[in-house]
Amino acid sequence: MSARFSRIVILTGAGVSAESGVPTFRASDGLWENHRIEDVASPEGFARDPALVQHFYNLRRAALKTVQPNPAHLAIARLQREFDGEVTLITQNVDDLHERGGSPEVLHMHGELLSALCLQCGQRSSWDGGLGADSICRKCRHDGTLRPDIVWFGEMPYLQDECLEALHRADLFLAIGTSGRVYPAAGFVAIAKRAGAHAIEFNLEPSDVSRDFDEHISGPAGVEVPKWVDGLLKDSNRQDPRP
Ligand code: BV8
Repeated sequence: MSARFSRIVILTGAGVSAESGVPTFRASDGLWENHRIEDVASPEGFARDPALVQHFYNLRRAALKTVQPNPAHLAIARLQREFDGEVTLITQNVDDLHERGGSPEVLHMHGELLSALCLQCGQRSSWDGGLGADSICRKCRHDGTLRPDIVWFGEMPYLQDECLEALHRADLFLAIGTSGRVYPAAGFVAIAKRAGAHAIEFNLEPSDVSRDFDEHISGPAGVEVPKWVDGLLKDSNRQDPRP
């Protein structure tokens, strides 16, 4: 157990996957394939042009096969495995890099590229190919009812009870690679602070909620997160040398 902390909550955003080659939203100035993200990442956008939105997510799902976890993903997974206390990992990302980096549990509050949601029966099923009007739900056998299992703007994020339960207990909150622009995720630091947690922000630049953090560690997550995790685990082992 670290001298100071026993219940850590980590929130990651697109910046944790940037060094793996996954483009961030901010770097694209909110544009994606020349579309405003809010236009394609919304139920209205899907209703307006389902083929465009399916294509947008099919491209991103296919791109997962071309990227690998980076040292930040590996360090977070190591912390989850080796820290002698609780570690809750919440991600806004829809890629599978935390899982492939070895994280045993990941709370995907905005859904996952490798999952499809059936509008007919509500079934969420793993899906690693393309989605389209001819895709058939494995549960209800309807076609044309599958959409990306992604939380779009205006939709209720997943796993909010689990996120809030962890935030209310946290004594340490880490935000890694997130601009703090999208709620409710951007409000998590304030909840953790109200619970008495110490808050550290890992980013290349200040986020929209930097003022809520006690510490700022500037630099690429792939460099700074492994360094920080090494330090914490060494500190924990010093305090509590294993027999
Ligand atoms: C909801 C899936 C109700 C899609 C996403 C006004 C005020 C408050 C809220 C609202 C408001 N108006 C509208 C809202 C609600 C809205 C919202 O917040 N809008 C914003 C634009 C104001 N939110 C919603 O609609 C949410 N639902 O509110 O429902 C509700 C609320 C509470 C409880 C119940 C119900 C749903 C939002 C989910 C939208 N879906 N993702 C997809 O992926 O295609 S959002 C998407 O954008 C991401 O998931 C993420 O959340 C967000 C982008 O943020 P980041 O991940 O931080 O990425 P970004 O590119 O912005 O930043 C990258 C950062 O990394 C930068 O800071 C950069 O410096 C840093 N970085 C880059 N490289 C590195 C690095 N850092 C370290 N190392 C590096 N190498």
